[in-house]
Amino acid sequence: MNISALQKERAKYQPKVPKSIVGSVKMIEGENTQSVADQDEIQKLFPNTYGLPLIRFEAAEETKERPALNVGVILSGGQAPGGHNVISGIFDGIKNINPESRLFGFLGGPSGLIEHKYIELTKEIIDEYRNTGGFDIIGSGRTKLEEESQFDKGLEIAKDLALNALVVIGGDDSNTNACVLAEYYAKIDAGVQVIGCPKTIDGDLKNEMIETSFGFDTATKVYSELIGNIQRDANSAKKYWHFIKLMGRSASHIALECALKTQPNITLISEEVAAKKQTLAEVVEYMADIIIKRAEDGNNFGVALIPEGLIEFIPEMKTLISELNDLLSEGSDFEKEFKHLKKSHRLAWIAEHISEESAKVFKSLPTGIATQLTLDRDPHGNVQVSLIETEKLLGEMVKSLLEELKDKGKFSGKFGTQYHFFGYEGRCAAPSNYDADYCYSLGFTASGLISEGKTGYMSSVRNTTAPAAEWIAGGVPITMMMNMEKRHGHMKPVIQKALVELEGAPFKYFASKRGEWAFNTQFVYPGPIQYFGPTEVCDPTTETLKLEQQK
Ligand code: FBP
Repeated sequence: MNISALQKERAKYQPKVPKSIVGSVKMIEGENTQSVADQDEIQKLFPNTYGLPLIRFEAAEETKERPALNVGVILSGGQAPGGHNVISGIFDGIKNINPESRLFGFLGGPSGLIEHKYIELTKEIIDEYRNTGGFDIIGSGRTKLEEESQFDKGLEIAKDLALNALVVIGGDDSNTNACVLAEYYAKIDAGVQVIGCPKTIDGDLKNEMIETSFGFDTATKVYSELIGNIQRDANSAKKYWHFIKLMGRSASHIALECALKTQPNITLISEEVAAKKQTLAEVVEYMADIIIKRAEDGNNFGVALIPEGLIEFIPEMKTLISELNDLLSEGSDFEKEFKHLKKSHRLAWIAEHISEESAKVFKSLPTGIATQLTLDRDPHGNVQVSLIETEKLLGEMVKSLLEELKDKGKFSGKFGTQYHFFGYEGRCAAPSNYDADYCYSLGFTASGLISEGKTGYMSSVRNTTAPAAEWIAGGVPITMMMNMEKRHGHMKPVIQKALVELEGAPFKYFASKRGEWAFNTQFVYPGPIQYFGPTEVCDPTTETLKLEQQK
């Protein structure tokens, strides 16, 4: 394989890990846990995996002999920097437990388990992927693991390979399904444990025990580098407003983190828009107001960050999308009818099959955006927000408003736009030191949970704003993170998504500064991720985590 000089050097990087998981380790069980909400329902649905204690690993004096482990690993959902390091952490962890241990990777995501497609991950393969971005070592996919027939198919291969455990590396939906799988295997006494690892660049799989999902650090560093470069361009040419949509299907953590790093003129935070019940028109007015005031100072340029999920947080759009999700839910009669219609008749048909209010909103949207809203849902039933060009929708609406105001003599500036969408650019970047260390530690910790016979747990590594040696490694019962939510028109147990908290330190800090950033150009240019150099340049994690940990 041809690799760059940087890749060659980076391959030698030895991730830093908590000192509690190096060498001999003992497990400390804490208090029994409860789900975050809907305790009775969750307990009924997960009788075998509910209420388990929290787990923490500590350095032990004695070394005990531990049997070899056979482990299967699955990458699920969107790519996130550091996935390869989770896998190398599991590999090194199980070999450390017993050199006879073996690791198998299921190919192409959860479907690999059902279709029995796998490879054995040997030292040669693992060494090639250490500290690299991407999920290409075994591939990923979005197949949902949720039917008992799929679990039974998976068990066939697990038995053939004599697997002790499966590790599912995924976001909130995939870890929810991992927990359902753990419960099922526990119920039928299958002898296969299931452990989850928190992955998603979106940063919305986090709670008291899971500080952050991996990939968020690297992805936001990549986007912030690009935003910084665009800010320099904007400030040099002084002729464009750059509308930048940033990934993050639901939560605005990515937009907020990038704003904290780069100080752009406008950043929309979906959760705030929802809390203030702002309409699309009000969001547009808010943006136009800043653009007008900057123009009055002679600044006909700027940068606006727009979270990908925004559209679903604008109350009238949220109702519309939820009606569309129900109407077009996969396999429904309506969906079949819709798919048989001529493309030119589809939008009118939709307007007839939703509430009057939503039909009004739907009809007011530009055709392109309305069509994007009707495209196929992802396998979890969610509208694919990455396909909706919110940045263009807002840009066009701001332009119309400014033209109206110009006619009334209330705006005399210029408004030229450039549109960008940053998402895929950051999902497979080579992991930052933080993600390389965090991911490797998550994988290594998962192997400890497996060795202790645990199932239905997520690998947890905390205290990560401290030096890695002081990080706290352990496990959290997945049921602890669950509540009941409506999915596909039915109430389901799911891991509670962590949205941006408007009372949280990161948002409050941003809110206290955004006024200055809007009008006095105070751009910050973070530059590229540094892999070699002083700790204070290479190791720090996100502003979000730093502000959260200060509380
Ligand atoms: P996960 O939640 O699976 O980690 O994926 C996150 C994400 O990158 C979102 O930010 C984005 O909306 C979505 O994946 C895009 O999905 P796809 O890769 O299927 O286009």
